[in-house]
Amino acid sequence: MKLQASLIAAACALALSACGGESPQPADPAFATPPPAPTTPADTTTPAGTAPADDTATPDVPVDAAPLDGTSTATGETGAVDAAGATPAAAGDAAVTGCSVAIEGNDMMKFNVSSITVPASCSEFTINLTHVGRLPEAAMGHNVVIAATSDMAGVAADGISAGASAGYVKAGDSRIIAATEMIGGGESTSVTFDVSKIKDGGPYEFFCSFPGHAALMKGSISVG
Ligand SMILES: [Cu+2]
Repeated sequence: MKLQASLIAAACALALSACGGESPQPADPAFATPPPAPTTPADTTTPAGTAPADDTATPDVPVDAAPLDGTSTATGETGAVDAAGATPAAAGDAAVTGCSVAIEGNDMMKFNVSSITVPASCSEFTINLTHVGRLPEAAMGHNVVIAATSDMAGVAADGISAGASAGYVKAGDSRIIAATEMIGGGESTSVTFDVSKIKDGGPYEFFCSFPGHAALMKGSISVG
């Protein structure tokens, strides 16, 4: 018995986040816990004994505000200089290639873009989502759901009610214009939808329906 208990403990330790993720979460999407800020230990190597007598000329400022990789939108912009003749994307705007876009979600509960502009020339549009993190779906699952901004809170709440087994998306929800499956770290998924569905009646938003994620993982999607 003791052995078994320790085995379970070990399994949980190995899949710590997975075990933690199984407990049902409070169903309020507004209650997003902020992403765990990866506090970079600034300068643990500063030896207390060595007197920086000659250091006055070169102030050794520890840069602990180093950009966290994955949270910057810079990568989303670099591809904006395109061959297709589109106008350069605004800050945070996804780099659209043809009638598709590739976006990323990470372990910091962030997408790498904050807006998607669908070319008006496209009749269908595809969103390819890659989870570039490592955490499992149960702890840090991501998807992309598109709905009118005014429907977003309701869609997210009903998704949470639908539960993990439903990928936090309510089946048959007519407010949902498109939704990918829920994925974990290292996985990819995609969804294709009719552009005509977001031409009128906006504004529209894309977001992750995992409990609590929509507060941070969202952005605008429009036809440009
Ligand atoms: Cu998510």
